[in-house]
Order: sequence, then C-alpha cells, then structure tokens
Amino acid sequence: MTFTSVVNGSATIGSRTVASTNPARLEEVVGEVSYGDRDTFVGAAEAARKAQASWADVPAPVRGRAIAHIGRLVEDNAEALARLVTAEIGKPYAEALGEVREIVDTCDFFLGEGRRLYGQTVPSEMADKQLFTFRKPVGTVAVITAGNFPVAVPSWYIVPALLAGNTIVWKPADYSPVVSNAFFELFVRGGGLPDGVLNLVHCDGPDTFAGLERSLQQGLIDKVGFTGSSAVGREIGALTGRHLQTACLELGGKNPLVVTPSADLDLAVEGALFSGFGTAGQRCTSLGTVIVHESVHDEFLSRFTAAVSAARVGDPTQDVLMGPLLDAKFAERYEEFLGWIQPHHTVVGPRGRIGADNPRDGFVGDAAAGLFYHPVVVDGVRPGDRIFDEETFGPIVGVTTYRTLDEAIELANAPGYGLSSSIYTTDPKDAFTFRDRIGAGMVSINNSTSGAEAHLPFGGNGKSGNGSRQSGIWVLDQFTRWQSVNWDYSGRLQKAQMDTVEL
Ligand code: UN1
Repeated sequence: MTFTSVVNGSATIGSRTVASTNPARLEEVVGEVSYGDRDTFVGAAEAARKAQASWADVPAPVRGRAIAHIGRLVEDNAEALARLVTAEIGKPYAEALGEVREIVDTCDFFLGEGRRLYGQTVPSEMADKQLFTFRKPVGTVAVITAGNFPVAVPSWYIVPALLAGNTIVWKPADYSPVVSNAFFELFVRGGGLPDGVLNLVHCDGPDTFAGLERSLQQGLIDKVGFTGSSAVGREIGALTGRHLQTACLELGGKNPLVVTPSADLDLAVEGALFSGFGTAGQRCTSLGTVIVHESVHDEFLSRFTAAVSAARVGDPTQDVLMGPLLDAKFAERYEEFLGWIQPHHTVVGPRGRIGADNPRDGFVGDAAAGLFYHPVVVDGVRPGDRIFDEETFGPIVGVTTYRTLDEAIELANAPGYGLSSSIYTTDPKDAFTFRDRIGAGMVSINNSTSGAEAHLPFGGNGKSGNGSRQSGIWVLDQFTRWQSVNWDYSGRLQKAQMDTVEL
C-alpha cells in the first residue's frame, strides 16, 4: 500500500515514491510513501484557505465536540498507533504509548475550551459606550513537525488550531510518514472534519520551503507552527517574517541538569538516565549536560555510569530504556560528535555502533539489524567544547563540575539555548535561585529535563525558539488574534481622548 498526501479530502499521488523503514530492522519497509512537491503544498494551502470561513462558522462548542470525538477515537486506537510509532521511529513501546496519551490529554484539555474561548468586556473612558474583545482564528496554519514525536507534537498544534477555527496544511517529518497518515485518518474520521479543513502533505525539505514561500506570497498562510532544529527554525522565522506573518517555533535544546551537594543522588541519577537516554536522547527536552557540584562529582559519576551500563538497550518492542536512533542522519551526527571528543574529556564505557565487534552486555535483540548505538557519557566538558555547546540530539550526555551556584547557573545558561532545565537539591534557596535566574522556559525541581505535561506552557527562549508557547490555554494566543470592538450607543460622535468624562 502506498501512503499519499491528502489535499481537500482526496489522496494526491506525487511524482516519486519513498520507502519508510524500521530503524530497529532496516530491512523492514513500514510503508511506501508518494512524495508530492511544491505545488502539492500550495494546493493544500489553497484548499485550507477555501475551507476556512465555513469551519470558522461552526460554533466553537461544536468544534470542541469534534475534538472530544477525536480524543476518544485516538484513545480507542492507542495501542495500534503506539505500535506503529515504535515500528516507524524505533521509540520504545511504553514511551510510544505515553506519546499517544499526550494527544488524548491535549484533546481532553481543549474539548471544553470550545465552550469558553472567552473574550473580555472592558470599561470605556466615555459615557454610553462599551468595549469588548473577541478571539478570532488567525486563518490558515502551516504545521511542520519533527519525527521524534510524530503524533504528540503535531496534536499540540493541530488540536488548538482546529478548535479556534483555523484550517491546516500539515507537513510531517520525513522519518514518520506512515504514522502521519494513521494520525491524519483518526483526526479526519474522529472529528468528522469537512474536506480541506486538515490537509496532509508529503514532500521533501526544499519543496516544503518553496511551497511555504509561494503560499505566503499568495496570502494563503497566516501562521506557521514549526518544531525542529534551531537552524531550520531560523529560516522559517525569516521567511514568515518577510511576509509579515508569525511563526510559533519550538526548536532545539541543550538542557542542563544541576546536581547540588544536598541532592538525593539516586534520584538525580534516575532523572539523568531517563532524560539523557530515553528516546535515545532525541527529545528537544533531552538532557545535554549534567552540571554537578565538585564535592559530589565522583560519587554521582560512578552511580550514573553504573546505571547507564545496566540500562536495557535494544529492540523497542521490548521493555528497554533506549531503542535505535531515528534515522541514519542522526547516526552520522552521533559519529560526528564522537569525533569532537577532546583529550581532556573522559569517556566512560564503549562508544559507537553496537555490534559483534563492539558489543553491549545485555543487549536486547539483534544489534546488527538496526541503528543501535552505545549510550555515551563524556566527563570534563567545558564551554567552547562542541559537546558542551551544541545540541547532540542523540545518546551523548556531557558532565561538568561547578563550585558555586552562580557558576552552575552561568554554565547552565552558557550554550544560549533555553528550553528545559533541571536542578536536584533539597535546599529551597538553591531551587528558588535557580528558578529565578535560569534562562530556560521550563524548569524542573527534583525531576528530569524531559516529560512536560500537556497543559503547562511549553517552549523556549534564545536558540530554543522565539518565545512562543504551546500547550494549555497559552497556545490559544498562537492560533487566535484579538479583535477589539467599541460599541457607542450615545447617538453622537464621541472622540477618544477628547470626549473623556471629567471627574
Ligand atoms: C519534543 O521533543 O519536541 O517534554 C517534545 C517532553 C515531551 C515533549 C517533547 N512531552 O519531553
């Protein structure tokens, strides 16, 4: 079966077919996908534009009910969808099921929002006049998402955008096309969405850019939601800005985890293990660098490396912490980072591809079949080292030491990202100081850097984004625009600032 783009409710065959393979078993083709091009994207934007006014006319509570139905259908199909996530991107099944749960949580939150979507009444400075605000949909939204969270992250955009009365062109990641079609079907069927309200486009990066640019030039796209690398985010932001539209950018992270002298070290090790190597380190919220107080460094490192050696790695359909890397592109990136290890770094344990000549004790399954790599801990990283400064997007965690909390915070902020962060401490003063001075949009106290809940603002600062926030009520500011209304029932022209009532 070949999976295709779906534009205005119709399957749209493209000019070439690409196979999507299972990263845990590279021989296994999960599905064939027909790739469109720039014009497929533009066609989808036209369809979305055409469908928008009537979708916005559907009363918001009814749109909320559509979201409720989507949530239930996703819940009923959770296991099948999670199995597909595992097959196509190699995410361990328990995490994949958690990811599907995140869609349901998002639907649960927004289904009631259709009955709120509040505006405000505002007092006027003049007599016999009322002021109001209304939230209006932005219009048509292009959603471009990454493959590491192939269903949860798209739902963070698509659910609130639909609820608010927008129509959508969705371009999913190249690594997860088959799962995208399954997600798309559940949304269209569950929500009973009219043709053109949600469109799915498969095309490559250059065609996506060309299609987005053409659609922006033609006034077909009012907003872009993008999750992916900081480098591509910059280009999307620039392109959108040139056409006077805005982008909601959710980009990379180099997320720090600070371990203070008072920390519960076992808890900190557990948090570092999960956020460093869960999802094979391929979350935007994955742990980048452990910043540990010099007095507990040796103890932390020995417990951490013992935990890393004992962690189950292998077949993602089994109970493992870490499966394969998403795609060969990220395997190359991992190798490149290993090449940047400096003489002053200490690497604990084996590194590189897991195989007969580079085995891992307790590996689950057949390592040679997929993109399986050793989890790596690099001790002694400092600012200026690429492993300290740059997002690895793979199973490589740096460790460095600090003497004062000021220094720890400076190190935590140094790479210039600002997505997630964490501190392990039993001293409330350390926790509050860190919370106050960290540049990240998200802070965990005695919890790991990853695993945000679906109804708190999610987003970053600096190289991690443009300050936009997803999730919860806050994301509505991305998908609605305020309309101000002034209603004068005085029967005469009252001029603001000039006819203000005097005391
Ligand atoms: C991402 O990697 O793009 O907080 C999103 C987390 C997840 C979402 C990660 N809920 O780790």
